[in-house]
Amino acid sequence: MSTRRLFLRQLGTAGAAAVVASNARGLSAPAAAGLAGWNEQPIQTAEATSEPMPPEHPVAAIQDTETPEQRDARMAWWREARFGMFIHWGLYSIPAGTWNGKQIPGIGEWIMNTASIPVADYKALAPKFNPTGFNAHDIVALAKAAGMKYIVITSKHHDGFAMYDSKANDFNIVAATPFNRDPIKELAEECRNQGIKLGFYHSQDQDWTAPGGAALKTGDHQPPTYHWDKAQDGNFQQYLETKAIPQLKELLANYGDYPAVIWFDTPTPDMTPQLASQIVSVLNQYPKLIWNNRLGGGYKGDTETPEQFIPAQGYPGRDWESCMTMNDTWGYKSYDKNFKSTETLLRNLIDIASKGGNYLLNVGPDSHGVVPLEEVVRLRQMGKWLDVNGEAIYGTQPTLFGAEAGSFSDTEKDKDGKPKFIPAWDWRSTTKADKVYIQIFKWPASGTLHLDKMTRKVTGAYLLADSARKPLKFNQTGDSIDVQLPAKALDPIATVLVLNASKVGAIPPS
Ligand code: FHN
Repeated sequence: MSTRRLFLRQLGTAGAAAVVASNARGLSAPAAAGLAGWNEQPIQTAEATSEPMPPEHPVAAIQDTETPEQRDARMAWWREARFGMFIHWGLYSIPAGTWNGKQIPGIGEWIMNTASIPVADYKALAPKFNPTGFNAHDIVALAKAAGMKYIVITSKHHDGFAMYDSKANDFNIVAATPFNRDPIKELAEECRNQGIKLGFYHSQDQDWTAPGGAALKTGDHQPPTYHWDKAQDGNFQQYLETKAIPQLKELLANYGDYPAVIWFDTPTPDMTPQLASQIVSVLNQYPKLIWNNRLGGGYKGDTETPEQFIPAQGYPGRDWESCMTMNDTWGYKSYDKNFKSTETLLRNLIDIASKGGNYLLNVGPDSHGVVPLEEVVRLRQMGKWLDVNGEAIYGTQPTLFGAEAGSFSDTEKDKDGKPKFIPAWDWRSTTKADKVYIQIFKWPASGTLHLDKMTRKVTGAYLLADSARKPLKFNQTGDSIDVQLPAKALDPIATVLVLNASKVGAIPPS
């Protein structure tokens, strides 16, 4: 199989569609995707799962060798979690979207590439990086207050700057800045103290400051390397063996029981199955580790990673995690104030949970290490809702229904010419063995919630936000049920109706 085909397979249907579409238009993948690149295109089709992966890997990955029971045990905490914090933080928070007085379009952490900043000029940011406002305790406490169960932080993004004490390469926060602290170590300690999992995002493939590191095609950068500075030229395998892999080993070895997750990104055709297998050999030494589908070389990893979109019907049979920004950038941009409302963020979380996925929601600390206030406010508001309603999110299974999420249009097409998915926002549903939860966005004017295809026998109903748990009247006939609700919603964003309904009492569909 050609490297390119393997690359497209690695991306899965979503990423491959983005790459194919962008190449067809002569655009780079990140440019075509607007904000964040090759995996960002909404794939609102019925069959948005990955293709089967090639059977023969040079080194078998854990996903190829474990039993289904072992896999369930390995993924258990992650499936229970449903909500995590992504942190994009690095040197790019200093320019914060502006270079030489000009506002640079696109996502903040791509500024070096988008503005074609020479390696030496970019590296000169390091001595100016002194984020004394960084407080690991406060960030972990914020994630917890938001109801998040894990954090994934950029240990090294595409700019090649390591945000931890790396002996393998001295372009890092301890060796190259006056800050002289290891934020990853501090976060690991705090995550341990506060009982939350920690994962590391590691840009294994793109590295714009290490000779031989890859660069995705952007702007007028020229093939075959798409580099914009001679200092970037070199040998990819050598880069991998002298920087990316040694750093991965450090990250896996130096932080105790963390990382719980390694989050790879933007595989390029440079990452052949052979080279990727060198990384897999390292990963295989950590049998509890979870890693995503962006390693490259045809490895499917543990999780699908839709970016900036929620798949219409999830990825049945695959674990998945939608990663999203709160505004329009991952890395801090001082002037990006296009923040989503708390309502949108909560609806996203609920929508994702109802389809069996996780929500990895990003924050972008500034150059002082401080999370922007707009993000803090929204996270705290989400946490307040989860304090009351978390039972309907954590550890839940997907909806029994399905049609409530929306439908494929008979007339409208998406950009790939496929029927467009039109989401509906009346309600969503999640389930547990003995409960069905209905998260109601649009309170029924009639005061009655009607559900069809309720395939479990309901024995009681109440609202999660009602501390008295006052029983609600309902009438179930066959698989249809009407529940009498109070006149007004108890929560302006989503009021959760609980139906006591055991899996065991399933009613055959009429
Ligand atoms: O290029 C990166 C981008 O900067 C960001 O890290 C996102 C997060 O998923 N991933 C890549 C684009 O897909």
